[in-house]
Amino acid sequence: MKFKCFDGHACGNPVRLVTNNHPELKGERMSEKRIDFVQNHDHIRRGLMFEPRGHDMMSGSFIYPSNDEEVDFGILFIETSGCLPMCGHGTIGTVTLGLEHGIIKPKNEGSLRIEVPAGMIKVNYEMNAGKVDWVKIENVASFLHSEALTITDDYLGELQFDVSYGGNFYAIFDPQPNFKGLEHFSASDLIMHAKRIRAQINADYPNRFVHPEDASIHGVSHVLWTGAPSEGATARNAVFYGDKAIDRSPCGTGTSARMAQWYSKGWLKQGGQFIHESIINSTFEGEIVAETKVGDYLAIIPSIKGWAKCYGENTITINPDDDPYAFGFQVI
Ligand code: PYC
Repeated sequence: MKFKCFDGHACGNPVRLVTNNHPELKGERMSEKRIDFVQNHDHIRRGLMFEPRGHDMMSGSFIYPSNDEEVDFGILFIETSGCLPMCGHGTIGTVTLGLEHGIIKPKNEGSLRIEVPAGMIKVNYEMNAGKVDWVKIENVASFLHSEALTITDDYLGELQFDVSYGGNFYAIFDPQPNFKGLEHFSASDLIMHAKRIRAQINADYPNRFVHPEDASIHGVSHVLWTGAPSEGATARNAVFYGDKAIDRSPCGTGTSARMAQWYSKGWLKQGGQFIHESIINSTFEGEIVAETKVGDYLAIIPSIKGWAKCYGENTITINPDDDPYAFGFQVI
């Protein structure tokens, strides 16, 4: 099979928009299509995301038509870590690459309604001379799930963390005696600690982190390390996901989860600006658009604004008859 892709990045993190060979997926909703893809077509994700055609951070998407008149299209996210319910940098990248190459034809210029597996999102964008300058997402409802949980890690010792949802469940580690802030660690140390700690959180708190309206979204998948921001930013973070990845962008769903955490603690108000800085110092502009509820949880509708660049067109061949590594591998 030959996959025609546009390759780019959103504030530093890769995005590969795949424009053909979409597998036909069962289900009406993107949440059902995601489950069918994971169960029956996951080799396509592995081939396009893993080495040698991808790498540890690779992240991509397929666009699916929607049956809903009000909705422009659906996105299926494919990543090294699986198929995320929602991906902020992936949405900014998909919208930018799709609009610039005529793959996305908006019903209303300047705005889009998109279905993602985690729910419905609204997008606004500005386009000049064929280039998208920025994309702003009104994300799915985000909420602080659990506060001041603890684990005892063999290496770092006792650690306190909150768990917050922004389209994925995040364990958020703020500076504390046994974690002084992300700037005191190398990226490879953050990866090594996060991988061990995420496994321990999910073992110590089994079945605790479940979305009240969609039980297919469960478990801590991402670890959000925080640290001192540079001048002009409200906060800084480094998000660990998959097996070896640190998000190079400020992470859209992580920013949403962190804004929900701050709102719940009274540190950020509705309408308040939240400039979130990444490990490479790129930023997303966040804002709390509205207050809402998810089950019994106080929740917010966050917005995240960022930009993406397309750097290439790529035709990727996956032929298992010719290449023993057609469906990829990981070196962990
Ligand atoms: O931007 O939401 C995001 C994201 C999740 C994992 C990597 N990026």
